[in-house]
Amino acid sequence: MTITITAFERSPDGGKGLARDTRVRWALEEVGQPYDVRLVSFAAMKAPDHLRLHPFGQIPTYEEGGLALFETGAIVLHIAQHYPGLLPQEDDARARAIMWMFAALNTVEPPILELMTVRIIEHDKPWSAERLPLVMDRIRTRLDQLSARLGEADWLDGAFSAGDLMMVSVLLRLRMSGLLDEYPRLAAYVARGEVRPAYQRAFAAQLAINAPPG
Ligand code: GTB
Repeated sequence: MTITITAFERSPDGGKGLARDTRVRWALEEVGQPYDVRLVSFAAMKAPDHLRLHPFGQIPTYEEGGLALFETGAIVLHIAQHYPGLLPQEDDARARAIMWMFAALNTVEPPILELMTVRIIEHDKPWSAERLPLVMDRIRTRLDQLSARLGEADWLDGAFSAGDLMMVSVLLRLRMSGLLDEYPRLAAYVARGEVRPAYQRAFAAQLAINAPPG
């Protein structure tokens, strides 16, 4: 059955791979499933055809036969549950890998999103400069804890899993901030994710669409 995802017609990040379709592409590459991409403009994202697929008017979405999904976490979990390669077979290990997916999205990513908000959306507010160090410290708290848990291991719980895919994807959003450089173990963890051939293919595919011309 053909899998079709949606992505930005042109991502605002110019091909840095930060838009969430990269996470879905990465998961599909890890499990070796081919996929089509339907590119959508910001206007098309808010139009009825797309809103039927995604009530919040965003990307990515995922269609496969009669199934239509939105929310990156749900999409990656679906891929991981239906195709081998991203979740352990053993029940408890599988539950822990899913736990790490939720930890990435619900515990680690929120303060990172706050950093994007304060730097981009609120940068001209009078209180923005005061808020920035508070947000940075909230991120550092999570990175301290995550780094302590990872320790010297390659991945969060045994073999690479959808939990690592999601955590690496979330941490990648910090690259420009310099914060990752304060955590050599986490920087190495992210680098291990990025050199995976599946990530490389996913990154190249989004870059081919989003790289600025010339
Ligand atoms: N919770 C949803 C999910 O996980 O799928 C969030 C989806 C989401 O935020 N989608 C964004 C979107 O469609 C794109 S990924 N935005 C358009 C809109 O809301 O109108 C977030 C994103 C966007 C841009 C960059 N960037 O340029 O660096 C990075 C990440």
